[in-house]
Amino acid sequence: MLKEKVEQILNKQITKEAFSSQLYLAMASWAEKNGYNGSANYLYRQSDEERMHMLKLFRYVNDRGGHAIVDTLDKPELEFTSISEIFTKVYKHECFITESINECVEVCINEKDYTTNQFLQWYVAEQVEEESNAQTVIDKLNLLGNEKARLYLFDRDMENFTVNSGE
Ligand code: OFO
Repeated sequence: MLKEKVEQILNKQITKEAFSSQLYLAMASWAEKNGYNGSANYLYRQSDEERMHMLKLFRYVNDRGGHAIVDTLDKPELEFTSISEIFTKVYKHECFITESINECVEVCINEKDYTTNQFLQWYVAEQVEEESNAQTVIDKLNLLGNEKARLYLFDRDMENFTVNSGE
């Protein structure tokens, strides 16, 4: 049975993962509308990935006798000025999620819930991957610069940039 504080923080994390999925979907839509189809496909895949992160936590809460819920989601940002802005925001968002996972771990340790702590280690490892992926994309953009022809090459490259399935 999950302790109340653990259940509460996991449900907050579930809501953040659901928001991540919506945020990346909004980014995918902007990218698609603005001709960045490779980046859009990458962000669609990333959005699916976040839904998987949410569901994995969701099922865990219910399996452990809690009640999994997704709270009201904030409306994600819908308009961006450039593809660089999008990926800078992806990186910042992933750093925020890393902090948030660390807070979940801290609550588990304080509550002596070592089982949930162990479950969360998957997310701890995943966040290393997620931050690194976002940083790699930003590095590519910095390397290529803002010229249209180069952004076209960047976008073609993004089509095949793999989203870690996490499984
Ligand atoms: Fe992007 O890792 Fe979940 O939120």
